[in-house]
Amino acid sequence: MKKNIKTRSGFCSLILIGLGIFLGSCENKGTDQSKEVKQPNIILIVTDDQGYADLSAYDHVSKHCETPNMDRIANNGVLFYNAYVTAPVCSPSRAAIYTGQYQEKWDPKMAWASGLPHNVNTIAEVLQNAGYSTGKIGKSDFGTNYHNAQVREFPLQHGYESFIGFSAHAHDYFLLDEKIEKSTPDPYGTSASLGRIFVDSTKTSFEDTYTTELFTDKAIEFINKNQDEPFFLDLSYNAVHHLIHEVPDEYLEKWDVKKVANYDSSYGKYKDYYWDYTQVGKISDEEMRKYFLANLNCLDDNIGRLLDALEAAGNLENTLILLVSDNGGEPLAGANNLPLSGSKYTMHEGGIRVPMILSWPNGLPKEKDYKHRVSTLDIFPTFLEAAGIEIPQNGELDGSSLITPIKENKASKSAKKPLFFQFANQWAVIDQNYKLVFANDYNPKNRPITSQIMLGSNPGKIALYNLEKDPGERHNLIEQDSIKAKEMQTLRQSWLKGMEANYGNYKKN
Ligand SMILES: [Ca+2]
Repeated sequence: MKKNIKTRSGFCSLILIGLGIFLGSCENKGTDQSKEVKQPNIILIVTDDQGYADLSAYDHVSKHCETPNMDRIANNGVLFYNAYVTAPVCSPSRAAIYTGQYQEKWDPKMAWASGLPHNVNTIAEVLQNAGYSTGKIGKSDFGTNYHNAQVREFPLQHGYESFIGFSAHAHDYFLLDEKIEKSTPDPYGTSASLGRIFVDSTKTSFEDTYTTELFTDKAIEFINKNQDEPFFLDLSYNAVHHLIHEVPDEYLEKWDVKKVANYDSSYGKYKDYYWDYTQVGKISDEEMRKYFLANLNCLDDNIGRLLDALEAAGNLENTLILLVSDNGGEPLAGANNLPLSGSKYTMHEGGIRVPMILSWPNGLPKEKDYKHRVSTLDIFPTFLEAAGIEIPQNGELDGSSLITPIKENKASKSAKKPLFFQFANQWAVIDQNYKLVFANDYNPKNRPITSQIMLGSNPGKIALYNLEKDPGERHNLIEQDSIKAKEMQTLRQSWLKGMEANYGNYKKN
């Protein structure tokens, strides 16, 4: 942790062992057992495209970045230095977060749009079955079947009792009303959208609002409404994704950048507006960084409001909060992954190693730096253990709980096994300190080089790195350690066969 605070030695351990609730088999709300033991509330905060260096609790924090409220979570719990997502873009990464399984099991293309099969449990379903009140706020993006409330990918169809948000890969931060939706030739753009968002299954207008603030208001309402029973709140902000320049005026003033007019139909197609402001061009590199910091500042202030509301309700101590970015930062949007190389869309460390923090004062130590490798596949079993739900041992889940490893400062079961990645033609295997990788820089010919990025050193080549000594992936060891590289290739082939063996098992829409 950046601030040199001594780790407290003692902490409360929660008596939550052996509730014996089985996955999918417990339909009761408020069992006798739940009266005896207070299950923790669980809040999962997913941020969008936040870079590895865009969290000020880290000692490698990027210049000018201050996230004091996210740091409150870290100081109240655990800061992860080696947290990986399973893919360098939103939708496949999220599929793994919510199912605890490699999304490649049901996605033969292993690329942009994993979808969500009917016969794979989500964390919301399992917690709901165990008596939790469940709510989803913000972005729902499984890469398929957008804007449709009847499909498996829609939150009400996979374990959430309430939903306020959008089902698409991106949404305008300001424009959430029917009028703009009707006056736009392409309200769904290139799956980025504007106009009404869903309140449960009903498309609803909101005016004079901003998604980060609206989603936080709704999250606070949810917390206050569910004071008396354990809840699972999934708060998936669209910040800090493109369109990064869309920030409330007070933050623009603070960061000394000018207001860009909101989209209106005189601009033409929304997808053109979206694309124009997604690339450095209309906005300079230096200004884009300021917009990013303003956008992140607003997100952080809103997370502060959420923490204050939890504290005021007396719920902070018994709430597990996990915040994670769904993929690495996008330097074209002003994010910063340094000292890692690469970015979102790439299999370099900057695409897949992300900020992650976790607090649970009643169950975990505070002010803890955890440097063993973790994966977002571990989130599902960690939530189960915290909630006293038995973790299935049938091999279905691909991660393992982090509760005991954090307390004992040891590697988890899953960190002892290799971790695999496949995204289109890019892939990686991480085994102990080694990473074998085939990565490309995203669209390198057209991509402006921004000051926030360090490009990969061996794009388009298979490379072997020692991540402990060389997290920036500059020194390719494949010639000098070809035996290790071959071993890792064999591991990868075996994993790919294992994924392919599953393809017939999943029921899609
Ligand atoms: Ca993302």
